[in-house]
Amino acid sequence: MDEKRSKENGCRHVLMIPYPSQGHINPMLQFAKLLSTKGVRATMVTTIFISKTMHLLSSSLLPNFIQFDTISDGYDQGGFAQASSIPTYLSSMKATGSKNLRELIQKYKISDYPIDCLVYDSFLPWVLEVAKEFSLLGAAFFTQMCAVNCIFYYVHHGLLKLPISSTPISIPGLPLLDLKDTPSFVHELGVYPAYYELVMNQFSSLHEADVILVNSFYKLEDQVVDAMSKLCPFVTIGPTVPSFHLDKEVPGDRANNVNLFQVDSSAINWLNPKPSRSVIYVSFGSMVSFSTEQMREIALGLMGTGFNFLWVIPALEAKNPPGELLEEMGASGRGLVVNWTPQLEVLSNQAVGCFLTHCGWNSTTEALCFGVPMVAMPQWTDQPLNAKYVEDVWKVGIRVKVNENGIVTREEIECCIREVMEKEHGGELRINAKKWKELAIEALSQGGTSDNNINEFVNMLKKCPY
Ligand code: UDP
Ligand code: 7WV
Repeated sequence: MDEKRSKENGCRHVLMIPYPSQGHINPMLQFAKLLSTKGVRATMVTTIFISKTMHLLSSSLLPNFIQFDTISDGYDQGGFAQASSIPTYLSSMKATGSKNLRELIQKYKISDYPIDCLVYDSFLPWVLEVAKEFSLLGAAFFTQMCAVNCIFYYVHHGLLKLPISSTPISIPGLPLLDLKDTPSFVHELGVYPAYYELVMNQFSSLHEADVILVNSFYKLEDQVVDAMSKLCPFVTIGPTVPSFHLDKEVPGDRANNVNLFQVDSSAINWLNPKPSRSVIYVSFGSMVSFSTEQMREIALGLMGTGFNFLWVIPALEAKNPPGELLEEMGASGRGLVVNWTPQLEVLSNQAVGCFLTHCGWNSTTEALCFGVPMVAMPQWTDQPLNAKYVEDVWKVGIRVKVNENGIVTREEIECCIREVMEKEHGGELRINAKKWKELAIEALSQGGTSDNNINEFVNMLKKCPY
């Protein structure tokens, strides 16, 4: 194997540089797996802190194919949490990261596997500068859906002026949008200014990238992709849900292999004996946290439904959830609260009937691919627009309403969950999701849109001069 893949035989080597968060690492790693099955050597570059603290599930990682290496973000002991502010972290990552990245490229230059291309998270446009310094190919990788990228493109280029002065907002290829449907950076101006710059800067030097890869698939957002084709050609290569669950071309590829939290598999044993579609799965991803009041409403809403539920609260100890409620939920015998689950195993478990989710893009595509109807409770960044598509475009879920105090009440949560779990509507959502799953499989299978796009990318790699 190794011999076949060495420099003399024209094997290409790509460094994959994700933004260091769970929702950005998962799709990049999956894309690395796809490249490796097509004969490209892919090395995932994480931060030193993440490489020291991540939980690596290596059983389905194709160990001969994917390597790991590191660069520093300047915070090797505590990562992002150690930084004094978001802008401090981002500029440290850029300064230390680009210096380390140059050294990494030099290291490989004198090895059997020199680098041909940097596949970089679009949140890190400074990687493209490094790629160009070394005359390497630079492939931007967007982990968010095309519609979200389209809106940021419009804002960045002054085609959509902020603040928005009139609604509904009409953008070619997108459904008409209310303010609440737009990414938070569009309707909550001044909140997280450094992240606002991060998402807008994705487009600052993008025209210099050799290709713009997006974790989505053509039929999921054909109108956006078509409308943007002249302005900013999005090359869809997703969904990056492990192959075993979709086209099965890489049968061992079943899981997300890098977890930033300790996975608690007890959830699966707990789910297994439960009746079909009787459990609510509740997760708000790796970053969202709620006020104590909102936590209480969620807990009481869940208990009010009378259904069993599995609730992920990452870093549980640190989140300060209402202790007596946790006890009550446990004592009721109906609620299991865990730190982190193997989410794909949960969503594919027969017992799960509905997914109360923040609509992070990965969770959204996973639910879509497993046919699990969603109750969408978006919080920030791209989540509101993802939720809009879930409810109104793909019709695979319903969105909770926020009251005048900014709270989603227990009654609202209970009512939405009942709608999905008990009413005919839930069945319709499930049927719709099945259709999207089939289209996802089609996109990734031989001759499908995503598969073709990936092959074209691999051909581009093969053509580049050493
Ligand atoms: N995830 C997981 N276990 C959990 C919760 C989430 O493995 O208990 C995974 C999930 O499958 C998804 C990722 O973590 O791939 C979260 O990404 P997403 O874009 O949904 O949300 P983010 O964490 O970026 O807000
Ligand atoms: C991590 C940090 C900041 C953002 C995101 C993730 C995201 O939206 O994916 Br803005």
